[in-house]
Amino acid sequence: MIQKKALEDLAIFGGNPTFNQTLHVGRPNIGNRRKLFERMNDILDRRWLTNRGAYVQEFERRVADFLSVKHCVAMCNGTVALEIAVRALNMRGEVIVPSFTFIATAHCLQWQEITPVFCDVDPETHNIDPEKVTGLITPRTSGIIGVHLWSRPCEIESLEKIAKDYNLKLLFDASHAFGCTYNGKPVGGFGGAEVFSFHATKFLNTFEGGAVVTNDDDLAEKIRLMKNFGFSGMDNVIYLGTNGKMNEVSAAMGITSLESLDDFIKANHQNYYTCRTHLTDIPGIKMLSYDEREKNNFQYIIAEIDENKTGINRNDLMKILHAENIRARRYFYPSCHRMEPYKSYFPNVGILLPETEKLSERLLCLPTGTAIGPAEIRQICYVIQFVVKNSAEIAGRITDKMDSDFTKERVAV
Ligand code: T4K
Repeated sequence: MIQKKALEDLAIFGGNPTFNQTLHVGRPNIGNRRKLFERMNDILDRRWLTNRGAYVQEFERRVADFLSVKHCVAMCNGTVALEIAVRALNMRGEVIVPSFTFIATAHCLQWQEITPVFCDVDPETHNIDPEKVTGLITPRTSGIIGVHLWSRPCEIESLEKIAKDYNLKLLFDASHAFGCTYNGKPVGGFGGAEVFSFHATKFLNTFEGGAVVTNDDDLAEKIRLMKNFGFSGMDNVIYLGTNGKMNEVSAAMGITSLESLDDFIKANHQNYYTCRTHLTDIPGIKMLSYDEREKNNFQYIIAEIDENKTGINRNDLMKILHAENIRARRYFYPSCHRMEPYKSYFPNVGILLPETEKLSERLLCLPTGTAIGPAEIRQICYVIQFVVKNSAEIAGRITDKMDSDFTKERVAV
C-alpha cells in the first residue's frame, strides 16, 4: 500500500500514484459469465437476434415480477425510453424537471420541442423540491418528471398530489433506482410510468438498455407500438413510432445481471459503509446517507465537500484524486441549465436554482461497484484524509495547469 507521508508523496506533486490502474465510477457489474455465454450461444443457435425475441420477453417478465408492476417494455437505452414515455403520456408545452440530473432527463423533452422548466432541488435529498414545483406551473404545463437521484426516491407522494390537483402527467426517471423502495413499495409502480436505464455503468446493466414500466394497460400498449415504429401486426402502422427495441444479447445480459443482483448490492453496501466509516469524521465532508428502512442499491458514493471546512475545494480534490488514478466524477456538473441548448435559451435561470448551483459545485462521486472492494475504498479514504489534514499547504500549490488529463493513465512504479 502506498502511504502518503509528505506532500511530495502525492502523485500530483510527483509522487507515485496510489493505484497502478485507474479506478472508475461506473465500472460495469458482471454476473455469471458461463450463464451469459450459454445464453449468447443459444441466441446465435436460434438466429433470433432482436424484435422482441424470447430473451427480451423473459427479461421483461422478470423485471415486471421483480418490481411488482404489470408491464415492462424493454428498450435500447434509457434516453429513448424517456422520450417514448414522454410522448406516450402526451406531455407537451412545458414540463417541470430538476436541472440537477443527467442531461438526458432534459433532452428527452427538448428533443421533441417540449420546454423543460427547471426546478430547484432540496439541499438534503438532492431531489426535485415539491414546494418549488407549484410556482412553476403555467397554462402550458403538461407534466412533471421527478428523478430518483443517487437511487433515493424523490418525494413521490407530494408530486402525486400536485399532479392530481393540477391535472398534470407524472413521470419518474428511475434510472438510478432499480431495486429500491419507497414506503416499502418497489420503485417502478409510481406515477403514470417510470423509466430505468440499464447502461453499462448502471447497477444492473444490459450493455446499453432501458425500460418503461407501468401499471397502465393502454399506456403500455401504446409504448410497445411506439418503440417498434408504430407497427400493429405485420403491415399496419397505427402510430408515429421509432426504433427503441432492445436486442437479445442485451436481454441475456440483463437476465444474467438480475440473477446476481443480491451480490451487486452486497458489494455496493460494503463499499459504501467502509467509505462512510472512514470519511465521517473529516470536517467538511458529508456523505450521502440512505434510509435504512428502505431497500437501496447503494450504487453511488456521493460526498459533499464544504471548502470552508475542508480547506480544499471539490475541483482541486478531484484533480488530486485523478493523479492518484482515482477517477472521481463531478456528477452533475455543470447542471443541465448550464449546458446547451439550455444555457442559451435560459441564460438567467440559475437565479431560481440556488441549491442546484451549490450542489453542482460541491458534490464528488467516488468509485464503487463490484470491480473494487473495501481495501481500495480504504485507500481512497486515506488519500482524502491526508489531503484535508494538509489542505492549508496543498491548496496553494494546485494550479490550473494541473487539470486532469483523461488521455494518460498514470502508472505506479
Ligand atoms: N437519466 C438519468 C438520471 C441518468 O443518470 C441517465 C444516464 C439517463 C437518464 C440516460 O440513460 P441512458 O440513455 O444512458 O441509458 C454516464 C452514463 O453514460 C449514463 O448512462 C449515466 N446516466 C450517467 C450518470 O453516467 P458519463 O458520460 O458521465 O460516463 P461514461 O459513460 O463515460 O462512463 C463513466 C465511467 O465508467 C468511465 O469513466 C469509465 C467507466 N466505464 C464506462 C463504460 C461505458 C467502464 O468502466 N466501462 C464501460 O463499459 O455518463
